[in-house]
Amino acid sequence: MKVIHCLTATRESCGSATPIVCLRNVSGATLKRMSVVRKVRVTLTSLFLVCAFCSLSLANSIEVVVNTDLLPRISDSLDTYYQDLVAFGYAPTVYPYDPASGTTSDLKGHLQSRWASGALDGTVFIGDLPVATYEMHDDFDGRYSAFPSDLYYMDMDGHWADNDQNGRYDSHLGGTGDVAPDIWFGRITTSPLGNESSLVDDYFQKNHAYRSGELKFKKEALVYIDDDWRSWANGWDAAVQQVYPGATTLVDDPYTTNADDYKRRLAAENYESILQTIHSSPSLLQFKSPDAYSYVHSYEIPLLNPQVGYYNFFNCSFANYTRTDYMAGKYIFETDYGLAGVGSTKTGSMLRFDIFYNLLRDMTMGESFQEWLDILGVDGYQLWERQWFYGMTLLGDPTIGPATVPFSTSIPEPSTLVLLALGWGVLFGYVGRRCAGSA
Ligand SMILES: [Ca+2]
Ligand SMILES: [Ca+2]
Ligand SMILES: [Ca+2]
Repeated sequence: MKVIHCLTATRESCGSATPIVCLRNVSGATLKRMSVVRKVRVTLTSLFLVCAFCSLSLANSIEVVVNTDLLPRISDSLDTYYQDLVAFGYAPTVYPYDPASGTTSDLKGHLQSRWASGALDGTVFIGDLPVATYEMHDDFDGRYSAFPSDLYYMDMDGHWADNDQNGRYDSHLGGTGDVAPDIWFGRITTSPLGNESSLVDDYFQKNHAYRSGELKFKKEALVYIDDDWRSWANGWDAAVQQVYPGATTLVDDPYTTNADDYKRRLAAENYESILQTIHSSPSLLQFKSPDAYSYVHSYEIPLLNPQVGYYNFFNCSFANYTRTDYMAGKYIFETDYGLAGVGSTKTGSMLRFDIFYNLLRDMTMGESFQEWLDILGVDGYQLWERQWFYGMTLLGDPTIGPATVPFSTSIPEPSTLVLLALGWGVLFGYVGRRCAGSA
């Protein structure tokens, strides 16, 4: 098979030995658009360094949708998050929502009205909110599947329909716009993990510690590739190196990649990011070796407490937040370090890591995930793209990322930070006012 300008992957990961998909090229127009977007984002990122201390808004509007029952139990930590967002240049609006009183289309209708008026760039869902289920009769190997699809809440102008009226969307067309996402999205869903409100409180506490420079990571990444994807290990490592040049640890030896080695690294090492490609179910990792299988269970992750902030879970069904003890949630919400991760609620995962990590050099996790999905959907989503990507979502806060939180690495010393903060408060007051004026 020709692989020029393409990445390939097998579906062996997800129970089928049928190979191969070939992803189309990114068009010149799209690359040009990416370049323009990046220039804007780089400018904004630089301004954050100033405006974070000026408490000024860059009018990056975010709708914080919160379950009404949960809201009073997390009010203090939600206030901290709100203030963090403002300090980082966002214009947040908290929108309490009672899932018993509305449907997916009701909630989406609210987001659409905000988006249509130009007052919405992204959203974060906190607590249990209506789940948009999408069903396919032509999933991998012609099988039927039904799964949560957060693309529903990211696509503001496409047309979603439930033609057989069984409560599951089965049609997604361009509508008045296109099928691609129009806003970024993240979810903080902890009820399937237990202790819902305390996990949300803990999450915003470490989020604040990260934003304020108290929680730091080595500017390094682990790329952990189990047996079935070894052929692509070097290419995927190169993709991650766009964010961590010369600072990735690639582990792809079939005998080395096993449960014991993985757990040892998670318990003892420190990385800002991990890309892991391993067989899985919603609550289990299955490592392959030439002569054996080995496993890591969902309950082991909080015990390991990996010192990792950002995750790319190439693990089927790992992010299915409707399942009890869903494993991706354990990494993000039940450790002292997890901040955000992309993964899938169904069989499938991310592909074209080169695009995603290129975006992540300058953008937040939420922006990078949206742009990646937007680029792949520029001419609609083919069947194989729906099979692979329609379950993709982002767990955690979408407004942070390796490149967008100043002082997130261990390089600047605290004393330096204090001096810089004091200096900027005086020296850049004028620049800050210009930020506000141009917002
Ligand atoms: Ca249906
Ligand atoms: Ca759209
Ligand atoms: Ca292995």
